[in-house]
Amino acid sequence: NETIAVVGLGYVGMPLAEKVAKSGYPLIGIDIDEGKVQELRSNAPHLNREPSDNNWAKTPVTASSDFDLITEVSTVIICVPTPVDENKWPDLSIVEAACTSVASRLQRGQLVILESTVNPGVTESVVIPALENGSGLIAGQDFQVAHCPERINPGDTKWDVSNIPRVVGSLSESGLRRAVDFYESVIEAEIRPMGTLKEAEAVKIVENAFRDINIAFVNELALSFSRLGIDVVKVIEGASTKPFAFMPHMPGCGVGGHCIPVDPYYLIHYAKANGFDHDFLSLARRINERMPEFTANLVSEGLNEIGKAASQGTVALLGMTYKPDVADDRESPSHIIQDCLMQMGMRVITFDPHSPEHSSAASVEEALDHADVALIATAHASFAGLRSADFVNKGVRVVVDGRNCLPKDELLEAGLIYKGIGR
Ligand code: SAJ
Repeated sequence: NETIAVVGLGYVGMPLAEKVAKSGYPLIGIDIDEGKVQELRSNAPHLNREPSDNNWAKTPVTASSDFDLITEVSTVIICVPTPVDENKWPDLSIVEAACTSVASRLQRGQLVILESTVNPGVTESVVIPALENGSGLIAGQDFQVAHCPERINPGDTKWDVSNIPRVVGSLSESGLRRAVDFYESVIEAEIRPMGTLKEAEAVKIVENAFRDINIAFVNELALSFSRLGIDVVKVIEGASTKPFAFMPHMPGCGVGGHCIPVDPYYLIHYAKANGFDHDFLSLARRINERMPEFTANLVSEGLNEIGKAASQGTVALLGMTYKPDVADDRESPSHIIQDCLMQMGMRVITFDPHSPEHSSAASVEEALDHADVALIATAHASFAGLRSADFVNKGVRVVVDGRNCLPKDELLEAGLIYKGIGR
């Protein structure tokens, strides 16, 4: 008799909504974007449970932009974006708007779960006040609140919403029990109850800040080793032979996406507001944010090595999204690199097979036509497959490998100038 509402049908909410329905819960998927509503509506026929005893258990799936439907459900799960603004400050306006829309429909006995990534304290300082003020109900008594940070990894075919372990925190024991029971009925992986809401909020921030500092570590090594004539990739691969206590990360032209470059700022600002400076996290962010400019300078150096000033150079910028074979360009370093190259006076031709809207060329071949320099900014499979002939035959003289994804020795043997990130 539990009906579930999922508010926000993006890269987090949509897979969750589908998994909820496949688990047999009547589902109401809500989004302000009619396109997302239609997407769920068209997926609905496939969301029925596996046939059992030769009869399909038809699970009702409703997709709508009407928040009034929330009055009919037992649990509301909020999966909306939590970006940062241009000053890297957390932008909680979308979470707040979603909570306000839920609040005016909130019913006694309901459980509200926030999956959006937020810094510790946000559920208590933003989500609960919005829900209480808009409903006149009291959290922990009239309704329950929990936080279960999302862990979707876009493009990952191995780990998805059905098998990624989760952590859950709540305002009350009964809220925690309800949330854990719900997720255990939907997800085939460990559901770890946390002691408080803040602990659950901190888990997600910590796991992503952990990734950011590790990337910053190898990026700093790349900056250092490029002066020492040491191939940092070979060193990391060598260190990876150690079967314990080493976790390889790779240097690159920058850190993009809606998680890794964003989440640390949530903790940095929250801690600063409470009197503590995360110098280490801030330094890691500064190192990672320096990589796009470092990469643009490699392009400029390459042009100089073929006797051209930056302003005389043409660059094929290959890859505009933030991650291989993913169409998402949010916080992508490619945009910063493009700006740097244009500020240096270069002519920049862009191509990304996953992002036509950010491509000025229609193909790699077209982008490489008349280019002096080819810059790989995203290691899409189609780019990693490029070989020296692809460049030499187009008259390209310099290859800047922003993701260290090309065969350096083969390109050098073909007479190309190769510049990797730390190799
Ligand atoms: N990157 C590097 N070097 C690395 C790894 C990544 O420069 O060694 C860059 C990527 O090129 C990209 C950015 O960092 O621009 C982020 O890459 P990512 O692989 O971390 O991709 P995301 O942003 O999709 O991160 C997600 C996160 N998942 C969640 O937040 C639920 C993160 O926690 C995961 O660790 C990550 O996927 C993953 O492992 O793939």
